Amino acid sequence: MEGLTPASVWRPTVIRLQRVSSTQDWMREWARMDAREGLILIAREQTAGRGRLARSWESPPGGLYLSLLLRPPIPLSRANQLVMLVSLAAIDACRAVAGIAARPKWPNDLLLGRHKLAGVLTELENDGARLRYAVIGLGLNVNNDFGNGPLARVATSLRTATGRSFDVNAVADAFIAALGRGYAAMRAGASPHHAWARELEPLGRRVTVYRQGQPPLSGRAENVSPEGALLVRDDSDVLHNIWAGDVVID
Ligand code: BT5
Repeated sequence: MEGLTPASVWRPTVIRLQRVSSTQDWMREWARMDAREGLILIAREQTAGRGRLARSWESPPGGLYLSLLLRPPIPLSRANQLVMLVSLAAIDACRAVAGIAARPKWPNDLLLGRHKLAGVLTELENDGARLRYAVIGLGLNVNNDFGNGPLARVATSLRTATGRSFDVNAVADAFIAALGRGYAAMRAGASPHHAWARELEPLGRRVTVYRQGQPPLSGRAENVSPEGALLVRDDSDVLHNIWAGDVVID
């Protein structure tokens, strides 16, 4: 990435708190106060964890809930690559700590089989076309037990998948180390796009895409652009670039 000086080498600073509303809210406040990039907040639990579009993120003790601040000198058009970066680092951490191969799902999930293991939330601040900072949240189900609750059908955790419990801090440390490697590679000019797209759900499948304020779109998920748009070909052979939405695999 252009414009980075050696002084901006990745130096994570980790703050751990017991219980917060949402780690995103705290980090956004710190970002506004000019906190430096690499600041990471990990909470043991959240009382108002959130996903996209004001959806809630179930955050009891036992999961990993973190937000991190990045200030990469990239155009806003490349901001989705930060979701790719964070997803890949979370996949690395799951492999390193639990020996589990999670896969990314467009636009911001990690899956184990068909179940959601983790979600990534990006909140951006920009100066025109330039990104000022990104506050990126990761919620990763480590020892969470969804029991017979409402999420049992759609969610999973490292413990549910393996029958073993894991040290949440060890998962966090593995994530932060992997993120540092990925971010250094991105700074050196590499894009996380290929690694992320390689195993991305739902490429190659028939899907229905739900977008706010628009009718559902059915078609085949053909590809994903380097900037993160999902390319869906509908049944009339029209190719759509989808920037935001929810995908259901038919
Ligand atoms: C996401 O949103 O997947 C992004 C989640 C980001 C959460 C992290 S935790 C740390 C940081 N601080 C925050 O406040 N947030 C971030 P989305 O794609 O909109 O998915 C939300 C949906 O996932 C919900 O509507 C539920 O259906 C489902 N869900 C909620 N909690 C879940 C959980 N623990 N595991 C799996 N799925 C869950």
